[in-house]
Amino acid sequence: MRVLKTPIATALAVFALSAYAVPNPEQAASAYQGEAAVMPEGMRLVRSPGAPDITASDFARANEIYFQRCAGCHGVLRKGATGKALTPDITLPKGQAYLEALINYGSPAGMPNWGSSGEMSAEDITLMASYLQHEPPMPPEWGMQAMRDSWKVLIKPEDRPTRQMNRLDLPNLFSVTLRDDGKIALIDGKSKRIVQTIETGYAVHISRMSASGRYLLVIGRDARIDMIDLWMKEPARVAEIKIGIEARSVETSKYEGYEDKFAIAGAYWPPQYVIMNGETLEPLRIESTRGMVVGEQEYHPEPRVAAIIASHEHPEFIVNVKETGKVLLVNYEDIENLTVTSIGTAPFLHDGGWDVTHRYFMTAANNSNKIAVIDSKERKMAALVEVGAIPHPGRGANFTHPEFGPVWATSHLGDDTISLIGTDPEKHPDHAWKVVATLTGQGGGSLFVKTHPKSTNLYLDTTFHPDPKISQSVAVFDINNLNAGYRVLPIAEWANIKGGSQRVVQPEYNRAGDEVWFSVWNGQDETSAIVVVDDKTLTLKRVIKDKRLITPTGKFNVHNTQFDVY
Ligand code: DHE
Repeated sequence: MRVLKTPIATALAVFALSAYAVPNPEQAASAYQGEAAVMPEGMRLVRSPGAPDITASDFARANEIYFQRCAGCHGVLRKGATGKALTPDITLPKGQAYLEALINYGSPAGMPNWGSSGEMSAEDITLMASYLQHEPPMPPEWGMQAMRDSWKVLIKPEDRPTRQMNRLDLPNLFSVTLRDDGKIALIDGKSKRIVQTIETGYAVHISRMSASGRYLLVIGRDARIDMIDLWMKEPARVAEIKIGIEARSVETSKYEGYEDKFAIAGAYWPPQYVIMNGETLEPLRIESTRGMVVGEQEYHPEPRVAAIIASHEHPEFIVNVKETGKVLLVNYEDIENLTVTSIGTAPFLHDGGWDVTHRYFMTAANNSNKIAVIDSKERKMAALVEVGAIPHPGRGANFTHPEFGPVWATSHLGDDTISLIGTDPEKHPDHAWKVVATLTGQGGGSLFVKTHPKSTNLYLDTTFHPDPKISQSVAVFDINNLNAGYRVLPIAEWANIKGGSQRVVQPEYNRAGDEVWFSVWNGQDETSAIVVVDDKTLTLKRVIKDKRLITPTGKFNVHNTQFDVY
């Protein structure tokens, strides 16, 4: 298995196209989505008649570049996703010169200018233009045999402790993604010290907690899941599996009576999800997501699995299928006779989270500029709400608006707004599932918003904004006085680091809800940090610096992740 890494430079190259404070939505999307895919081994060249001949070694190199630079947008099979389709029926008539110019200079629709930005050499551009005129090679599938071959139980459930054997304050522990180091760090919320780092898959994407708060599950971009038992004397990996070639999401069963019983993970490639034993990760049932796109009802060969969340209303996992725009309610009561409710929403489903009652799943269809509201109790879509350009909520932020009652907020990659959606159909029916207010933040390129039930502040980052002043700081709104606008906290400046892009990403509260942690995300060979802000005074509380803190991005407080507090 080859693992390729793309520096943050890819995103920067795209944003270099934009002279404006707010990136256009396509540029924001490709900056964010054009990340390295994991190239599978053993892919073979299928020559297309009429395409310029390339050697096997050139094919291997082009394939590597394709997976590194292009697959995130154009799809593994080149059938098109965020980017356009690049199959020979389209590329052959365009011809070599056209393709070279497109790769070199990019397009206003969001294609990066790989050549003129200096990211790709003239030789590689010629090679890529030729490669794209051949049939897309088919990456291997990853079925039960491959999963079982990769599956390891490192410590059997019967050999694990029956109570917590360490003195860690588990509810206030943070699992921090060390993105380009292939590790996570466990950081104690009080002392702010790294308790330990743990080897994981490549570029862990998210951490999720089991219902009991005992197991921490992390998933790498290479689709490897590591299950860490926080009760052991020294928290350690107890099981491991690879559920595909590329993946982003993992979750565990949280419905009463099923706590820690099942785990689920979704893959980008192959397009599928798998239900596993919640204590051992033994793969039990794999389901493909290939199928018809909502609305047009045309076949899509690689609809990737995006966010997954565990229902509290039924024994179900809620699974976002990106390209087909379908939300699947996968019932795990009887996995031999699996019942799946398929709800058509809008493409491309990405991330999302609960409303404050944990009944409504608010999920971003970021290619349609909509938030789909899934009623997990009634098992149907309650509404499809029009918001700003490319909503990207993370799990979103819930608070009580002084005028409109309970709302859920999302910020956007493609514009500078924050949409507040009313979420209380019982007591505030006039406002439910409507954008009741729109706030204006520092600019586009925002990835995450966050608040906490005990706080009156709403924070948002602007990680992919082209202006470093904005990407390195965050905006804070006072929930009780939203019309007063926002305050800017200079997070990267507080970190006092020299060099690098110092992008500030993902606010995360501590257990008590009185501190907010931000990553100052730098390159692999540069210094990064975590900046802790006092939520009451909005002043700097602590800067966490440690040579092990390499490329920190997502941070997941155990309690808040276990109980879906946001
Ligand atoms: Fe993420 C969540 C996919 C790029 C940090 N990201 C998610 C989820 C998906 C996803 C599907 C929701 C998982 C869930 O809830 O089950 N992310 C993708 C991509 O496809 C994309 C655009 C490109 C890629 O190749 O990965 C991408 N993501 C990024 C980044 O560049 C970020 C900023 C840094 C990193 O670590 O890679 C990043 N994504 C995150 C974080 C979350 C996340 C921190 C979880 C937020 C939360 O609060 O739950």
